[in-house]
Order: sequence, then C-alpha cells, then structure tokens
Amino acid sequence: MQGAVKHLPYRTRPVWRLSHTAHRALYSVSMKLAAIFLISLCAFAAAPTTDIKVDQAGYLPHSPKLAMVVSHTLAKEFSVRRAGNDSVVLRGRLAEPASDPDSGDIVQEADFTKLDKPGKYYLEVPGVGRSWEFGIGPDVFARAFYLSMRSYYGQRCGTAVDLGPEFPAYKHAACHLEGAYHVSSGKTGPHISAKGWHDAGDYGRYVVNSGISTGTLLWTWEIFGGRLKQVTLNIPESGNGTPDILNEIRWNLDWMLSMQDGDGGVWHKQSSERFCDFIPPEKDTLISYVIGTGKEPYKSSCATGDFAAVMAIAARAYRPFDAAYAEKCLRAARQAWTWLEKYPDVLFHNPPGIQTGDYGDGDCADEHLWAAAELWRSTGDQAFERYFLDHFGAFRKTLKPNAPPDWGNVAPLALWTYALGHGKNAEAVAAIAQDSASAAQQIVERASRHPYRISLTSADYIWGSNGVAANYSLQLLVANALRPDRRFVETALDNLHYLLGRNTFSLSWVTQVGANPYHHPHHRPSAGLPEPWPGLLSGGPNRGRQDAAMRKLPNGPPAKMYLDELASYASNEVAINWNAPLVFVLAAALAGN
Ligand code: G3I
Ligand code: 9MR
Ligand code: ZN
Repeated sequence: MQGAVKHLPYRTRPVWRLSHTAHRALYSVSMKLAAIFLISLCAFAAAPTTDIKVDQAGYLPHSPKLAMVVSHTLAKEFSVRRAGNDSVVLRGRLAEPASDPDSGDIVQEADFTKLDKPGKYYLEVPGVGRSWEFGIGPDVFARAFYLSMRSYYGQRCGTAVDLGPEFPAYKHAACHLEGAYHVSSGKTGPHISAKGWHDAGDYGRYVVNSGISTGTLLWTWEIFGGRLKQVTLNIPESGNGTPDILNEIRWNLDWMLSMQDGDGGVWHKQSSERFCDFIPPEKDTLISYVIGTGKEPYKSSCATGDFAAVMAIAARAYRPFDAAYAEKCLRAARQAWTWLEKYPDVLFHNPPGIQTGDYGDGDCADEHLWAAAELWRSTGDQAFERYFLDHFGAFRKTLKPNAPPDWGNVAPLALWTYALGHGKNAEAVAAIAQDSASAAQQIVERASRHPYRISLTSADYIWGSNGVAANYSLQLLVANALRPDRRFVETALDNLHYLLGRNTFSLSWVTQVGANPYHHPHHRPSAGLPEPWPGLLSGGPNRGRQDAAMRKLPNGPPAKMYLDELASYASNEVAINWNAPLVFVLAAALAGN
C-alpha cells in the first residue's frame, strides 16, 4: 500500500489535487486505517485454539516441557514464538500420534524442553493455530501457589473476609456465628461456632475432610517450609512473625479444636440440616449444628483419628512459633487418642433429617494408624510406636500405584510419616520406602505411556478426579523425599501441567489462573460474580455423572465427563481437600529447577 502511494507522484493527480498538508493528513489517516485492519486481522488469526494444550502457568526452566496437540490434520511441525514480538525461538517436529482412550483424543506431543530461557511464549502449529501464552521461568508457579493457598482465607467461616484492592468485589461479612447441638450429638443447647473453613461450594464443616486437608497443608509446611517461610498471603495475621501458611492453617485448627468433646472424642461435622440456596455465607441463616452419630458415644472414630493425627502434626509445626498453642494441640491429640483406643469402630452416617455431606468412611483403622504415627513422630512415645509397628504391616498394600491418599484412605500418610520421621525400626522404614518407590516407579512408567503423560487411570475419573491427580503428585513427591528420583518429580509436575491446561479441554482448572481458566464452579460465594473467587481447583471429570446437569451429558469417555457449569456439583465443585494437594505440588514447584 505504501509502495502504491509512493509511485504516484503528486503532479500526476490532476482532478483532486490536494495541498501538501491535506495530502499528508489523508495519507496518515489511510495508514492508520490500514494498520488497524492489519492488527485486527492478526488478532483474529491469532485467537488461541483449544487444539494446542499447554500449561497456562508455564514450565520450569530445567524440567521437561511438553505441549499436546490434538488435530485432525495430523500436523508435522511446531514452533515456539516469543509473546510480544512473535519471533520464532524454537522449531520442532511433533511426535507420532497416540490414541488416548480415556478422552478419545488422538494426541501428538510437542517437545520444547530445550528452551530454557525465561520469558513468555506461545506455540504455533501450521494448519492448527496458536496456543495460549505460557511462561518459562523459576517462578512461573508463584502466582498459582499464592492464589490457591490464599483461597483458604476466602473459605474462612466466622469472620468477615476481604481479598482487598486486587480483588475488589471479593468479600463477605462474618457468617455462621452461632451454633447449636443437634439431637444426634448427645448434647443440647447452643454450641459456639468457631472459625474453620467452609468445606467446598457449600458452607458445611466436616472433620474428616478438614483432617486430610489440614494434614496435607501442614505437611506442605513441614516438607517445603524453607521455601514458604517468606511467602506472604496478605491475610489479617500477615506480619505477626509466624509464616502465613501456618497463620491460615490455624484458623481451621481452632475450629477443629472446638469439635472435641470433654471425653476426647470428636464430633463428625458441623453443618445445617440441608444445603442452603446459592446465597453468600452471611445470608445463610440455617442453624449450624454440631452433628453426631445419634447414639452413644455420639462422636465418630474416623473424625477422632483424623483429629488426633492433625493435632499431633500441629504440635510439631507450631512449637517454634507458639509453644503454648503447640502444647494445646498435643494435649487435644492425646485425649483424642485415648477416646479412640476405647472406641475404634464408631462409624458415621448422616442421622435422620440430615442431608449435607456425609464423609462416611466404612473403616477407621487407617485413621487410627495415622493418629498413632503422627503422635509417635511428635512425642517419640513408645506406646504410639508400638501401635504403629503392630499394625502397619496390614496397610503396606495401600502403597500402590493406583490409589493415592484421599479422605477415606489415609493409611499412606501414616506409613509415610513414620518413614519421613526416621522411625526407630529400620526394617519398617526400609520396607515403606521400598514400597513407596516401587509404586512411584509404576506410576512413572504408566504416565510415560499416557498420551497426556498423566498418572490417572480410567478408573480415577471419579468425583474429585482433579484431586486424585494432585494426590498422585503428592504421592510421587513423598516417594522422592524417601528415595530421590528425578522422574518422580517430573511426573508430579506432569499432573500439575494437566490441571493447569494441558488437558482435553485446554482449561486451567484453577480459577483465575492462566489465560483460559474455567469460569463456573459450584461455589456459592462465586455465584453472580464476573469471575469466581481465585485459586480454586475444580473437582474435574467424573464418569459417575451424579448430578442432573451431567446426566444430560451423553455418556462418553471418562476424561470428557465434565461440565464447566455451576449446576454440576459432581464435576465442577471446589473443595478444601482437592486444593490441599494442589498447594503441596505447587510448593514443590516453587523453588524452580
Ligand atoms: O471410590 C468409588 C469407586 O471405586 C467407584 O468406581 C466410583 C463409581 O462412581 O465411585 C467411587 O466413589 C465415589 C467417591 O466419591 C470417590 O471418592 C462415590 O461414588 C461418590 O458418591 C463419592 O462422592 C463424594 C461426594 O461428596 C458425595 O458424597 C466425594 O468423594 C466427596 O468429595 C464429596 O464431598 C462433598 C461433601 O459431601 C459436601 N461438600 C462438598 C464436597 C465436594 O463435592
Ligand atoms: O451444593 C451441594 C454440594 O456442596 C454437594 O457436594 C452436593 C452433593 O451432596 O449437593 C449440593 O447441593 C445440591 C443438592 O444435593 C441437591 N439439590 C441441589 C443442591 C445444589 O444447589
Ligand atoms: Zn461460615
């Protein structure tokens, strides 16, 4: 265009000859229009495609870097371009297509591991399009860590919450300030309603799920604390001399402590009789009941076991910062243990009239073992170690490649804490380390054959499958702590890449993280906001399709059984026990390597 104007000299324009100034003005306007046209053309051509799947947070400089391409054209090549100036920084060939039966996708890998220069990039595949932007750098997961750990502050019950100027509309007034004993609890009258985190998209508080969530976060501190000490979460306690991750965890420990009865037993949950509507927490006026089993001894063994384990870890974690609090936690743990010894098999199921979360585990022997192991690790007392050594053998089989820990299965945590704490019985420690390494090895091998490089099996696409993926990462990272192996860490990061966008939907499953995050979690406080509260992991694909929205979804491959819809609580709710292993793997990734 410029050339065309140039080779028509002014003089040859007889009819509408313009003054020099007018011509310059017209020229400048036409150039601007052309530029706008070209820019909009580029922008149009450059809209990212879901066919190229990247971790939208990014990749660590010295770790493997893969993107997955799913296209019908079966492209051959790809390039990586620098965001901002679009220069090509690397070209490569796509791998042979591989079929993934879990998603039905034909996947080609793009390997750009060689690229280790920090920066912002995107992938381009001729005939397919361009990817969302991602970073390479040692700190690419810092923001995701900050938001996902800070999301617990957003889940706080019993206080006003305000995410501050960065997230102006994200606040709620103090909620659920009054509690009462439900008839099933064995007591009557008012009960204080103290602190805690809302479990998920609902406002219930459940000790079993709080247990594994808080335990996982305390382990995050214990294992990666060196890297986390300085991380501020911008919460009300920030700057008080205690690391913020411990400040946040304490909010929930305080609620758990309030759930212990005078005899040491711990009630299973505190919630309303039914789930409230989609209203902000402070508008929920349903009575918040302490709910028990309905008959003697009213408290449940699984809740009491989890409680004992978590309070024992807390005793270790808070000792350097607040010895009196640590002591209080330890005392509570010991009392819970005593109760558990007396009542090892009291199961919980929702009593009549209660429709909220059940977390009804059919066997509390693993919670018992976890309590013993954590109490031993914190106190060194022989009685706890003896219990552990007498019972751990039966649980060795839980260290397997297709069942990472979850709220109903805490036996692996028991075994690991004994080994991580250098238990006195060297044979037991060696056996646990060996079992863990061998399971991790098998996960690595399975994942390396998976077209998406993830640890999930077809059977793992259950309610909270994204939590399963994150817990595989936890399992691999603990195995790495026991028997260091680079591949364990890399496979753990592969699951993180899956959660942050390298999946069949090209969705980042953490709210407000990445360029293409999911938008509609089943999360009451988020309803009606332009974007959901930040840092929340979606439950993810669920072949069980246990909600009405999902039942309308034609049955298909399990990894596709997901809806980014508010109504889909079985695939798109958020929960503290899924966010916790996400925080764990993000903490591992924080240092960058
Ligand atoms: O483990 C089995 C598996 O072996 C089987 O193949 C599969 C078939 O569907 O089911 C698996 O069990 C499922 C289990 O989750 C897995 O953990 C159950 O069907 C499923 O009903 C169960 O769902 C639980 C759900 O509550 C319903 O009770 C979820 O684990 C649990 O995370 C979820 O928790 C809820 C709380 O109740 C209330 N607050 C929100 C929270 C998150 O959605
Ligand atoms: O909101 C509830 C969610 O937290 C639970 O995980 C889920 C399953 O127990 O139930 C949700 O509540 C729904 C209820 O079960 C059925 N009616 C619709 C409710 C959602 O508004
Ligand atoms: Zn509340």
